[in-house]
Amino acid sequence: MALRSILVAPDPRLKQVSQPVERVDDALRGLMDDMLATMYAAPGIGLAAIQMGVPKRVIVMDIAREGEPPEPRYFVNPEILWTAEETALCQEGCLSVPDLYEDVERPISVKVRYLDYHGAQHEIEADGMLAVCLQHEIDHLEGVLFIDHLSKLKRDMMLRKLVKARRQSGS
Ligand code: K1U
Ligand code: ZN
Repeated sequence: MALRSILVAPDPRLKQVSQPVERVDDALRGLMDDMLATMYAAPGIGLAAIQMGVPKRVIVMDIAREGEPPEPRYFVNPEILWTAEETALCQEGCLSVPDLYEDVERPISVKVRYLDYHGAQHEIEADGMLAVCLQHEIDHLEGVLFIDHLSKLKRDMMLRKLVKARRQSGS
């Protein structure tokens, strides 16, 4: 298992559309292991492969609360089959937009089809944090960041903050 670095906006690779996975094999499981370790180390509650520069439709997630046992989840080729009409605002962050948080409006529940760590197909209906995190991570697979849901004014302000922070840290 290896920790990898996480791309930070406005890195153009984050705007790429990720490609479907053809086979869930040991190589893909190795990628998912690296993603999970990288996500826990960050720390974060979700990560899409493109955030490590790998344009494959793969997501890892663990939304267990502090003090609860870890509950790693793996989503390969996730597809949104249905979204609720009702929407809600939820504060979101992103490891590729470090230290900046904003409210984003999204459907309150979603139905998603995906393959798991072993390649078995599932369909789940998610609400709460799972629904928010799934929509946020599936957006990454389409090259969309949570700041793309905000006004241009807010987005540009956040991008300027990121560029300034990077310049100051010398990275
Ligand atoms: O970069 C990412 O896609 C991961 C992102 C997931 C997410 C968070 C909040 C709403 C929607 C999606 C994060 O994990 S940001 C960091 C974060 O939320 C967190 C970090 C440590 C403990 C608890 C939360
Ligand atoms: Zn993100």
